[in-house]
Amino acid sequence: MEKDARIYVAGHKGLVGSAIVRNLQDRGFHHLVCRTHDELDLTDYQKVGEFFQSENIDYVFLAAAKVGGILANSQYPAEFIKENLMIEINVIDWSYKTGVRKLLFLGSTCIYPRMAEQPIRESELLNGTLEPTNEAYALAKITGIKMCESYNKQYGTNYISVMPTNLYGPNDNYNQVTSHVLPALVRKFYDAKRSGDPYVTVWGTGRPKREFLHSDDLADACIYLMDHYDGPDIVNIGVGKELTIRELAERIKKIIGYTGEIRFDTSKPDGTPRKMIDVSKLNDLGWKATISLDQGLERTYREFLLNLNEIVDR
Ligand code: GFB
Repeated sequence: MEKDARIYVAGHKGLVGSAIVRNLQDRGFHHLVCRTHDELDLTDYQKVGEFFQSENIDYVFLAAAKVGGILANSQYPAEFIKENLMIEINVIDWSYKTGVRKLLFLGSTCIYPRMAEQPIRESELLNGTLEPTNEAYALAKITGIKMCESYNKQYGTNYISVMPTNLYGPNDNYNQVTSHVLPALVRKFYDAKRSGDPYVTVWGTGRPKREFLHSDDLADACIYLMDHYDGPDIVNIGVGKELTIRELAERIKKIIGYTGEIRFDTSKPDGTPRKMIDVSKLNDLGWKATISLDQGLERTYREFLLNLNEIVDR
């Protein structure tokens, strides 16, 4: 990407989009085009068209999505499938119609089959049944991948798709019901420490394993791939290391300095047992994650404390 290229980051207020904007600004890109949700409703085909027609966009990072943790995904599958499909159709189609030079689509590792062979390689896509707790979201994301692939085949566009593992970082959602596990636990342990609660409740059995990537690492990988990758296949983005939810809870508990007990609420879903991805393709392309989970957790807790007043329930 040229430094004066017009780059649209869809979803620039979110966890992923805001990290991409920070990284682009640090690298000296100065024609970033962004719209808040109030300024542009990405589910409105006409409005998205007017935006693309008037802005002459060169590159698109499609980071806008309706996202949430395991409970939000299970409770609102209709909203997850509808909003994500609409955003993808509108942004991808208008990118094509207005001659965008390259688009990067953000998928998710939940697109892989529930029982995929571990570590999960990109070739596992559509090889088996999906995890039921996030099937609707996963199907929308798979459709996004297939849209990019189809537009490339039929129209000769250059749209690439990346599959990030579970993410965390600035501008995360700390709502107790809709958030992902990492921010949820930061808030739970912090609240319990402040109010002197004797125990913290962690959902599920604590046995599922997850891999966590800091959003600054993800942003760096996305920009790297925008500049260095034009292939037809999807690319996993992660660290290639996993830990159990119990281990994650223990680490967060320690960082926050909470001394009470951890209890597990097995009435809540575990979700997929494991989803560690194979990142050898990304490494072979020349990129590796640099933020360790311990560093990332320390940073996240510092930022959480600094922004306590602005942490709003989304
Ligand atoms: O991060 P999470 O909500 O989503 O949950 P997934 C991960 C694991 O942490 C599950 C457990 O086994 C949860 O039961 N967990 C323990 C908790 N305590 C908590 C808590 O307080 N809050 C939450 N949220 N979980 C999501 C998908 O799956 O992963 C999305 O639903 C998306 O579609 C995302 O793909 C990356 O890792 O299970």
